Amino acid sequence: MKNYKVFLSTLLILLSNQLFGQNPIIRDQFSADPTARVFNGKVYLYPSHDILGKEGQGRPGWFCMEDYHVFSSENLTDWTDHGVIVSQTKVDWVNPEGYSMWAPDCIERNGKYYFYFPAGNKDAKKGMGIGVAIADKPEGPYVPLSEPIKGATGIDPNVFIDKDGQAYMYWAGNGLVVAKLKENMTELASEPLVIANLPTEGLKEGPFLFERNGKYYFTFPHVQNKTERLEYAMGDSPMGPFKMTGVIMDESPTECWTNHHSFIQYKDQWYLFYHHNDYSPKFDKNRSARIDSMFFNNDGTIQKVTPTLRGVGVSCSKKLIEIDRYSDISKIGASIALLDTLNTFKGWKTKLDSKNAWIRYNTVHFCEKIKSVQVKAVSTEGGMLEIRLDNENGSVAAEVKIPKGVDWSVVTAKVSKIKPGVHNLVVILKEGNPVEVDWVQFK
Ligand code: FUB
Repeated sequence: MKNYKVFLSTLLILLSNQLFGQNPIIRDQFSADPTARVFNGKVYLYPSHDILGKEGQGRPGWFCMEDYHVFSSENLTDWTDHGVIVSQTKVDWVNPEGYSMWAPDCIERNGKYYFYFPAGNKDAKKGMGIGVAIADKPEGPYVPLSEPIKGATGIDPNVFIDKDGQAYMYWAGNGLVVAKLKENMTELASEPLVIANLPTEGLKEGPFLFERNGKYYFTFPHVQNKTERLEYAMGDSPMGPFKMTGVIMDESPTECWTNHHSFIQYKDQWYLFYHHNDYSPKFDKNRSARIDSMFFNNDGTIQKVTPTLRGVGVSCSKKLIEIDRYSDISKIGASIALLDTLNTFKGWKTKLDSKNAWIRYNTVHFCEKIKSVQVKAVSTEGGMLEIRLDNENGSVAAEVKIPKGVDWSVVTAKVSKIKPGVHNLVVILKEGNPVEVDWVQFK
């Protein structure tokens, strides 16, 4: 008994260091081009902010962005929105009606936070410039400089400070380019240099450079075929030369045209932040940030990341578990759909349409003394769900009878003994007619 208690408390300590998450991560607004940074032990997310442009706002059917928000999180699940940090109407050099505040970045130097952002110049002939806004804290308030960085025309700035203190800015201009930054972080210290040895055909943008074990990874979205996939090249110095090495993430199977990404190492795990048009399946210029774990091979190359809905970390059985963010699903009779196509931010539901159809949601932490389960569901003819642990043939934790009706209801059922610890959760349509499930929660 004593050993068991020691084991359980050790497990809980381990779990408290684990991270919880589901994709997409920002649930109440679009959040494209996610640049994540770790500042003071917290993760800060600096995405661009897609909106659905109204008449007169930018170019119809195109990207429409008027400002930037910053978000922070300590567990990669619960994100605090710190509000707008820079807006097109409050930067002297930016066209206040441009709606083109594209992918940004942020970096810390000597206690100051430098936020880099591209935007359309007031003087249209000058094209897209790259501006800087400076703050004393990662969440702002940020004060924008009145002029863009001289000599940097283009989009998607990314800034890296090497171990020797030299800062570099990468961006998409005339090709993917790099220049040194002065110590003040607001002026170029060298002429922009086009990064060599990259694919010559197909659009390249959104560069992101990071260093690991003395190797420099130059990563970028590239249209090799139809839409953007994430690729990388490796080198021994921040300015290259780089050697094309591989693909980090394949093209989106549902053809979101862009992908844009960043990487962090947080609590001993590497994460890839990227985007997808989850909340806007019919218009791929309204995108949302996602996270998945990433891993390296022994030779330092990056293992390909498969995008998931499940995202990262362990979920708590006592919180609402949105099984539609699944890890796997049966080939027949199971699917997901938006709860409300007019307000996609309400999220998704699982539809189980045929007997033995199932959906699996991996890595849920069950604590002691779970007595019951609640399922929010609807079934016009009534149906019986079975909840199994670990896999489709695992032990039955509960049977939940969903009554006949047209309205969603929360049904409670008894749970058989569940061994505390981490299990996968499988929801199966055991008998009866189709059932739709919103969420599952254990008590
Ligand atoms: O968000 C607008 C543009 O789409 C970004 O600047 C590119 O990287 C692409 O994601």
